[in-house]
Amino acid sequence: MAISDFPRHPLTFGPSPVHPLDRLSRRLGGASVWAKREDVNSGLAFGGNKTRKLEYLVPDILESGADTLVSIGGHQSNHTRQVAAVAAHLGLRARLVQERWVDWDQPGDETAGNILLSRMMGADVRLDPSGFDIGIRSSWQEAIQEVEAEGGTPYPIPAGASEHRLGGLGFARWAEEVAVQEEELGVFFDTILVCTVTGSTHAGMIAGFAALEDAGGRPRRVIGIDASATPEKTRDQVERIARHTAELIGVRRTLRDDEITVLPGWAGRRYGVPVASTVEAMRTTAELEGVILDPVYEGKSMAGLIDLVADGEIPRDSTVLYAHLGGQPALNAYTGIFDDPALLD
Ligand code: 1AC
Repeated sequence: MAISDFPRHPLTFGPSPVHPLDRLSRRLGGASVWAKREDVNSGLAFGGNKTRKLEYLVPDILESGADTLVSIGGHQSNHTRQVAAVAAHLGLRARLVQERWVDWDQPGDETAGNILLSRMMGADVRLDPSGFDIGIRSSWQEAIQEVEAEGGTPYPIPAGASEHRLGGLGFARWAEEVAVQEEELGVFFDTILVCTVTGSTHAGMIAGFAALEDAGGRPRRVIGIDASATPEKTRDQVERIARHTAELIGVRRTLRDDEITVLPGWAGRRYGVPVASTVEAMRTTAELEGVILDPVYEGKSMAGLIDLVADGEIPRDSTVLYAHLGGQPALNAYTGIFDDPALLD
């Protein structure tokens, strides 16, 4: 099967915009850096990378006859906000388990940003004291059972839609979209850089670019910057989902190890807590480009990009595509980070 054989329910505006970050590229003194903007990909609650993944889950949701989407994330999960939006859009209910993934007692963590938007959209938000882990969570399994016990028909969506069998397809298609945009723009991105935590955004890209390479496309590097602070777990999950997605879309060979790159070094000690390089990368990108990043995902991956260019790991003649995944609503729970260094790890 190819990606086009899978049913897709459009939730996005169309191809997400790709544009150069000229002032940032000049500041870095090498590498031409562009961005592809999942933060403006949809009219549903500010969109984001999960909206693109959910396009492939919706046909299955509708066919299942479910009336309640049941999902999970941290208090400031972007994923659960996008699940709430899709539920509202489809006229379904959403039950969201919001665990205490981040040790972050700052104003707004439980009330502003993503969680506020989910509540506004009518989701049944349940806070849970459990800490961070990208695996399958018992709190989520219990929520599924509770919905059933209440007479509902749940449709389970794991964290980030990552461990869902269709969770990698959205970003496999993203790779195809990039290839079309390259033709239109007359550019070739030899390096793709993306933040990775639960893994299916990154894994889908790996599978999608592998399919393009097998069809005669030029090879390129897909670099995942870890923001989980548990990089071994993230790498295992990326590898598993990438292999599964590659098989789904008809890649006949085994993915090579060098196709699966998860780089540690910019997450700090804890998921969701910014470090000095995160805030510096956010400030630089905002000041030079007017592009807003968040402190949980994009600030960390941009810090990685800046360092990799500076130390020559990304060569100066490279053309880099930075995947902006759209985590900005969480900023509302992190307002102190620009003034108070004590908040940083
Ligand atoms: C961790 C999946 C994740 C989110 O937004 O909840 N990116």
